[in-house]
Amino acid sequence: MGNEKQNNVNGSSKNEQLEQYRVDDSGKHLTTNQGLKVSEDEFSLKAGERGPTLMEDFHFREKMTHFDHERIPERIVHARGFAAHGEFEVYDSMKEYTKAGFLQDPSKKTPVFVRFSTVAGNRGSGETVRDARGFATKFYTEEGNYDLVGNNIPVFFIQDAIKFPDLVHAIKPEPHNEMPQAATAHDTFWDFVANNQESAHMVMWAMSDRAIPRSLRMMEGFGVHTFRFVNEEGKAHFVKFHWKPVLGTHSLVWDEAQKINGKDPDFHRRDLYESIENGDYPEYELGVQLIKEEDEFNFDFDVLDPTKLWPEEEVPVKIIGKMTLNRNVDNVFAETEQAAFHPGSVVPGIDFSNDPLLQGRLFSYTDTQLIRLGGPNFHELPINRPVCPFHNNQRDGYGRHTINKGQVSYHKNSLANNTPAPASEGEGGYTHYQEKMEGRKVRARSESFKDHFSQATLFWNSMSEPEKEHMINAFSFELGKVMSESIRQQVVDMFAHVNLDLAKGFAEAIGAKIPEGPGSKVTKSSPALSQENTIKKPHTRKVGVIVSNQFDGADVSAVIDNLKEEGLKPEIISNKLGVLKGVDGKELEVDHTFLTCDSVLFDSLYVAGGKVIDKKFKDDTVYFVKEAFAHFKPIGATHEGAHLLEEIGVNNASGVVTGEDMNTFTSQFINAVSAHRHWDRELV
Ligand code: HDD
Repeated sequence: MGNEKQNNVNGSSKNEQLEQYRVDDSGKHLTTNQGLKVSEDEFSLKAGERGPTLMEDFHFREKMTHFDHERIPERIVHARGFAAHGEFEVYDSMKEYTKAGFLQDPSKKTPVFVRFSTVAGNRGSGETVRDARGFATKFYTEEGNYDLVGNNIPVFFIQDAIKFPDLVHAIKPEPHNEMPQAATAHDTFWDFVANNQESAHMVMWAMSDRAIPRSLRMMEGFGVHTFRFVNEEGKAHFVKFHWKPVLGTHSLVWDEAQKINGKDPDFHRRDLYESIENGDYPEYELGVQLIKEEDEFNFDFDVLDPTKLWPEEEVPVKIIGKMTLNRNVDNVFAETEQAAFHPGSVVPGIDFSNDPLLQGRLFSYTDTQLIRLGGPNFHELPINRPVCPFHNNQRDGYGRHTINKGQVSYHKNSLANNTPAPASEGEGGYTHYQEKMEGRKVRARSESFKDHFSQATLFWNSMSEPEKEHMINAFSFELGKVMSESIRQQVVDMFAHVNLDLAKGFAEAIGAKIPEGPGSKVTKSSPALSQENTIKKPHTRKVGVIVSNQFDGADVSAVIDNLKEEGLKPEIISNKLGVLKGVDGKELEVDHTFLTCDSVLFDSLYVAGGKVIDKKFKDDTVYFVKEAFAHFKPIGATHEGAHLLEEIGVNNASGVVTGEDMNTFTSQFINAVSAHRHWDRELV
């Protein structure tokens, strides 16, 4: 369907292609799917007003049949997802390392589609659960679609794809009662962990703040596996891919994350959707770590082992380009739900490694689309179509759109002069990297994959004190929900190999036997792994501004305007919707009431107050402030608000800013917001 027209790929080429499929029903007459205009859509055809419905009512039958078939199976993992369109540009040509066309020319923009997801929960589950996040990117390049199907955690639970069904069965709700939804805090998950100790490293990440991101715009992405870059001369490098968010990597706190799931189960998608609608386009830089093939064995990890990362201090991340997400989808089902990703969708210049997890994934993704999208033609769905032409001898199957002309659908042939014809490498034909292989056919794991704990310890060593504390709390929470005493003890004993302080820390909380050893001798750390060292910026941070009537008009409005100018997002909270009046007649439109929002939905609070504050208003404000304070959030206050903070006794704490000079107050408050959270704060 018009794909020949699309071989001039640019940032908008996917959008132009999708335009051919968009339909706007507004202002049109209602018709059946056959195009017949319908005169009535409320009453079925009956034998008399009070009689039975007639079989001949084709309009009723068509409408009801379509409805009855509207649902498709959700993804077996990563069911809950949200996506956006955007574009990618490379900073400098990567010719030295790869011939991939979209990584050559800095003036070229490649359209992308990114779907973020949680892993364990179903399509309707909460979004701020403790879980890895999927970060799947489809690059619509002129050489075909390239899918980078990653997560926000750089390592994985298992080393071999044959264990994936076991892992997923263990994580998902338990089969006898379908509980718990979207949570790892249950017996089967931890039983799997203790009995499959290769999971140790990823479990450390999953128990860290990385598993509760503040925003999809503020988390890293990783291709996880080692891939290969191959250049024009056929020379290959091992490569790992990283997405680095321009706003830095930031997380929620666990108590807050759990509350958000009740207050706004759509928290992450709302944040992404609104940011794009507001023109605050999420940006991520693409980084690569490169290892020469001849250096394959020069590290204390096996480059093929997906439970290992390459410490950035040993193998630096080279930043090579930027992705900007700038357009929301028009229809979530048509685009987000029907998007089909596949780590095996590669372009010339990008190839695989023998990572046994990756190798298994190369089978699984097409297989799953066949059941989920109902047949082999899912590549024809608008969201999945490449923007370059595609030709082959595949025919027929459910839902075929393409009308292939001619009598020939096989190769080799003479009737059509052997077209479509394979392309030579010079003509852009994909050739697989000619890695020399030899070995025996074995079901085995390499000896070099057997160190399960060193990098788990490296991760622990790299955390700041607050991050370590959060991890001990996370283990204590998760295992506190495990019913089996034996599993609790097995996990303590397992993590005693990672770090003794950690294992002792949570053993105590869950009433397990405190381990005496063995501990770990690993002292190495990688500062890049700590979120303490991330980028800190105030941009797009949500500030809940608590205001009442008779507020100090000029001052409060000046603060709000200043915050907006600096890219923050102040939203007015009061006891009822409508317009608030300042003492000088200045007006503010209320965005939320205490009832319709909550402190957990904001990054910070600014308590401005006003002269008209009754007991209920004060109680609600105190509740908001105490909760935000307990979540280590920056809090600002002026005028009556400052007195209130004094009354609560939080006015002198870290990250709490009060002041009478509005300029000084605003700049100090913005600094406090940039810090994200104030971990050094004592709880009230
Ligand atoms: Fe997977 C979906 C990421 C291991 C089998 N996976 C899926 C998605 C992401 C990942 C982001 C959602 C894509 C979307 O938004 O549609 N998966 C990963 C990562 C892995 C990983 C980073 C380890 C490094 N996955 C993995 C293994 C297998 C699968 C080992 C099986 C052998 N994954 C699937 C799947 C899914 C999937 C069952 C479900 C829906 C889909 O593919 O399209 O085939």
